[in-house]
Amino acid sequence: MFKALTIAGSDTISGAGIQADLKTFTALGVYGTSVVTALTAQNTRKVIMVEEVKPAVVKAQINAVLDDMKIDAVKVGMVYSKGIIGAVATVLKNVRVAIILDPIFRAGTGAVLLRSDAYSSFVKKLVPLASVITPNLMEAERLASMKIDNAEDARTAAQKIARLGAKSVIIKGGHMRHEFVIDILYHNKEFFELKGERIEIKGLHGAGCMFSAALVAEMAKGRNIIDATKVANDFVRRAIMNAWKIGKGLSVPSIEQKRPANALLAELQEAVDRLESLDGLGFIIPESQSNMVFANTGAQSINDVAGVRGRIVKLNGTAKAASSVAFGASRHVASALLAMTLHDRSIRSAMNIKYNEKLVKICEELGLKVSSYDRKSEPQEIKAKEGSSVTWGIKQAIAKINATPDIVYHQGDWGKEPMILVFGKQPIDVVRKIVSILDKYSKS
Ligand code: PXL
Repeated sequence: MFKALTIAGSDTISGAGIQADLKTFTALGVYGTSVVTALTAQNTRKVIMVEEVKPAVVKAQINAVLDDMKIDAVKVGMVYSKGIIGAVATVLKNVRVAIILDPIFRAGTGAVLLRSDAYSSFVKKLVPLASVITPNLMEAERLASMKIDNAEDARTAAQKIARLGAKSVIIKGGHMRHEFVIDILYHNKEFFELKGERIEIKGLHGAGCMFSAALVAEMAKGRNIIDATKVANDFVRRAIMNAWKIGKGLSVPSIEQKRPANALLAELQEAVDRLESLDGLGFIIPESQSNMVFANTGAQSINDVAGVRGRIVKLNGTAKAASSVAFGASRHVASALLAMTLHDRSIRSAMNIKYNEKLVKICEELGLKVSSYDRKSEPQEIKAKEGSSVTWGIKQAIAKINATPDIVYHQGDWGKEPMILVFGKQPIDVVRKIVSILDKYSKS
């Protein structure tokens, strides 16, 4: 596994700094080590306090990592003071891997993250060590001592910054007033332009850190700077599209892209746990057993629907999940749900229980919207197609009442067990319906 090191400040809300870097490394499959240069107390609205770490402690942290393992690329973010810059430069002078320097001068909320008396040290000692420096527009203006109004200016600025000693320069165009975001890469005396569609998100905190961290991760893997820049750009674009307003102020780019699937499984598991605790549930589990399913947003196939592996089985009066929850674990109930979801996108969970007249009557008495279909009237060509019966049936049941039903039942056919399907928006919504049905059933 490739390893990266970030030398940066801690951000309490984890949108930027050390925390964003580590998340980015992990998301891109690189092991992240970290050296803290400063502690910030901040939230999405303001930086409340900054406390620098003693330069000797910064140095000891870097050496602790480098003495022990081979690091494939290094990022330097917030360095804050002259003392810290000196400590970082002393150690990194002898490091032979790519060093990505992300100049951090001010927070998005305006707070100073590089003391003004440290600026000249930053330029003299750190910029010449950089394989790549990644300023945004304002940082580039300060480093190049010029105003940047267009791509042409950015090119001139990149050359000026390269003259300060950085090997390659990437000026991020996110703050330029264009329909397109143009990042300028100056490398080996050549210019490369990366054009991306602008995503309008006002007030973002941490996108710059994430970009440089992604660049470090990709360069740690051995990608050249041009390819690494493209990957890093794509990565941050997606994170910006998923930006999250986690607090009252700025939003943070979100790389928790797997969260929905994981959260969905956790939510389903919680509902299944509730089912297992229900006395008497075993009495309404059909012979062919039950399943509870949960469809991901925009589900297209049964692989986008999570269910219980091995189904939910009868165990005396109760019901037990045979195994854990997973995507693609159900066919029949998942197909029924897909048909319903395609009709009404808000319906994303379902469970089947056994059929009898009493149960149907209870559903009606509870005020649930009940519909049904007749498997005996299923057209021959649908019967012949494996797995299409239930899809056909759900469509029939919806058409019959011209609405989204809570309950759909059928009374079986030769060799086919009759069944009741309970639908809901979320697994817990289905559980609630099952609980009311069971409650009435056990009293009857
Ligand atoms: O986004 C720049 C940045 C970097 N590092 C730390 C920060 C910030 C912005 O607030 O707090 C620690």
